[in-house]
Amino acid sequence: MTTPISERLDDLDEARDSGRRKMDWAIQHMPICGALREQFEADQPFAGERIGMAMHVEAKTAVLAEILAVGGAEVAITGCNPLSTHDDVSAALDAVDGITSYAERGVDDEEYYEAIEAVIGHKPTITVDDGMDLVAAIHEDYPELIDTIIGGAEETTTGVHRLRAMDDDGELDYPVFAVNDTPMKRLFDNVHGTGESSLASIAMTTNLSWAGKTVVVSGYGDCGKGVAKKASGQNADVIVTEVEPRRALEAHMEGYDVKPMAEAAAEGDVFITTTGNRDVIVEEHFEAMQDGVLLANAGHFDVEVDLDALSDLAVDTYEARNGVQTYEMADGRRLNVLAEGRLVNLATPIALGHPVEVMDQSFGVQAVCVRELVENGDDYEAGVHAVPDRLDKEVAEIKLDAEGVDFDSLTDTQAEYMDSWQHGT
Ligand code: RBV
Repeated sequence: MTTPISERLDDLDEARDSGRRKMDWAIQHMPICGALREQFEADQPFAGERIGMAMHVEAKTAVLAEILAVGGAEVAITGCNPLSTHDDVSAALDAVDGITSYAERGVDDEEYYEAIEAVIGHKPTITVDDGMDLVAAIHEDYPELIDTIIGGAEETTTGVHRLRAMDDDGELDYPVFAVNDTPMKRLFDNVHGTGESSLASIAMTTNLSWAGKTVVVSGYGDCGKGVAKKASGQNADVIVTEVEPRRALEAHMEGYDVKPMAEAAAEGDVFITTTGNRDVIVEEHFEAMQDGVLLANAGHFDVEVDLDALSDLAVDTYEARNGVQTYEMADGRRLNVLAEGRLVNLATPIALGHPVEVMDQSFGVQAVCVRELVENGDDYEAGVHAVPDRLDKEVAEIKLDAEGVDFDSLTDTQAEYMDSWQHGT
């Protein structure tokens, strides 16, 4: 049975201080969450609610959990990846009134799911997921809770994809907001957040340069676009691999080299997968790779690089650096895997996740979605729901206001013009 993190750490006071300092730093750069915190503190919208969260437990996520608790909720939280938790932040969160944190870095599969169950043990009325693990566990093992669940919110592309598959099968029994898909999340977090944090984590973990490297980016969705753009901005040559013809064409028109992985494998120095699919880099590709390549995954799950096949091919494996596992091939080539093939921007030992400013936007959307569930949950049937535009705009306006950016509004004549179909030449 999993216990809260506070019962498992030795230097608890020191951990709490360190975690709190990280949270204090984050909130200084999170004007949206800061403004919502004031609103929630005054209005207590979540009084009486129990919010279950499974997310990357680090400083920005902690800020989100805290503003929900300050707004009256009882919050129970755990990680959504075995390697992304910052134990000091988890301890600081667990010390907050109304919050219990079960998250700990480096747990095995069994402990990971025990912590998910511990969160569910609080009988959440609202779930906040990054990857859909809470929704899945509740539907599979605790369906009796569904009657009292108002709804949920999902942070990431893979989670929304899984939810849609579940919804299509008629198996999703409460409403969930697709936070990932809304502009204030997707156009910033997925593009800039993934691009910046993945490259930063790879560079810091390896101490290697991007300039002059050939970087193979698999998948040209929002995350792949960000990774390709930032790698190119660091003077790397970028090759994109894709399976979707329009995305392949987009990448081509952006000036990237587009080719199948079977060809790219022999040319890349660094490989970054962002597809959300499995088996993107497999045995035939490992066999073609150059000595010294870096293999990193920026997709939610650790299935994009076939590590079982790589292990089978290797005659030796060893930790080359903290966060880098080298697989040595029979012919002497060394292939280097970062963060065990898990989310490279969050799971290397030095990883910090996305930059604070983008998570402020994503978590601002999460917070207003939770508020919407409490205020208008009855309006939403079971299934996946787009974040209402008015909420997405509310978050954008708070941010623009904080940045001191003023912008225009439509005149009545313009609004009428935009709504009419009669006006032609
Ligand atoms: N992500 N969270 C962080 N808390 O530092 N960084 C990235 C953080 C989220 C991001 O929104 C993405 O959709 C998800 O992690 C993938 O698991």
